[in-house]
Amino acid sequence: MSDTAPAQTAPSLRGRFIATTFPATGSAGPADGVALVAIDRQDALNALSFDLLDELAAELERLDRDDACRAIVLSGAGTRAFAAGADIRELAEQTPVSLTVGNRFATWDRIGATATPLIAAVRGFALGGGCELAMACDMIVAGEDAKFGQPEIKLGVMPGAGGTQRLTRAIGKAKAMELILTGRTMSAREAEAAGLVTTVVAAEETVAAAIELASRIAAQPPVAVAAAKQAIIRAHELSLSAGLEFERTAFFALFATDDQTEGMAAFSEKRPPHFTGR
Ligand code: CO8
Repeated sequence: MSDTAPAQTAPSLRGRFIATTFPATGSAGPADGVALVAIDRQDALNALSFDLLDELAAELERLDRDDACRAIVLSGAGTRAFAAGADIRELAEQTPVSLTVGNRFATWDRIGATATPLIAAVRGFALGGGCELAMACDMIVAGEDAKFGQPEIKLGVMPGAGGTQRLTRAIGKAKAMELILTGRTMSAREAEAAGLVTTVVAAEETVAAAIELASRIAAQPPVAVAAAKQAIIRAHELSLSAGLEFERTAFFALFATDDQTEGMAAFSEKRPPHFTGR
């Protein structure tokens, strides 16, 4: 990144289930502005207990508050799984009342509200809640060994943290119906062909490739990145006319930023831009 990179202020942290490295280590050394957040519960294939999800949401919010963090890579520790779903043993004890009163699914809204660009680096299983978590990210970089699916139907239930909505929006009704109603898994290559995945790489290169992609985003002017991310999210949520209106308003607003002045001046002067994030 340029010499305009902000000071790194968010420290690396290791909690009970979540480990953050900031800045992440890329193939060429520290990746300025990029945090690597790893789900680390390998004895249960990184299954997403309620407490784990709370810790993850709190960590994403902490990084979101830090201007020095420009992009986040979310991975599963180890090689076997991004996350093999919600914690089935914990879910087995639930009732409609406990799920409603406990309000633990609110955590998913907090994760989905992450403003910083968020890239899932998926190796191995991304099943059920694990697939839903990957889809709650902005992009998915998949290793050749990744397996995606919504197998909840085989447990007598259905996706409950966005699977029916996000998978359908990502790959269309015909394929989403077949996957969710049969519970079968799909390979990384099938997921890429279906439009779920941004890119597929060799399994052992998954995290490095996601960090490299995050680095390229972290080098862009952050106000414009944040606005573009919000506009793209709205493409799934608004009518075309409302989405176009949001886009135009955001575009006009960016002309109040120093980075717009600098980016266009640098183009005219045939030099690299010097973005300040203002
Ligand atoms: N929950 C709890 N423990 C799990 C989970 C899970 N989802 N997945 C794996 N584990 C545990 C196993 O019980 C096992 O533990 P132990 O050694 O103590 O018996 C350990 O991880 C290793 O797993 P396996 O021995 O089963 O490994 P295999 O290689 O034989 O099989 C599989 C791997 C195919 C991934 C298999 O573990 C499996 O089918 N797992 C369950 C997948 C699944 O059904 N996921 C969907 C869960 S339901 C869901 O996600 C609903 C989401 C709703 C919203 C989220 C709310 C929080």
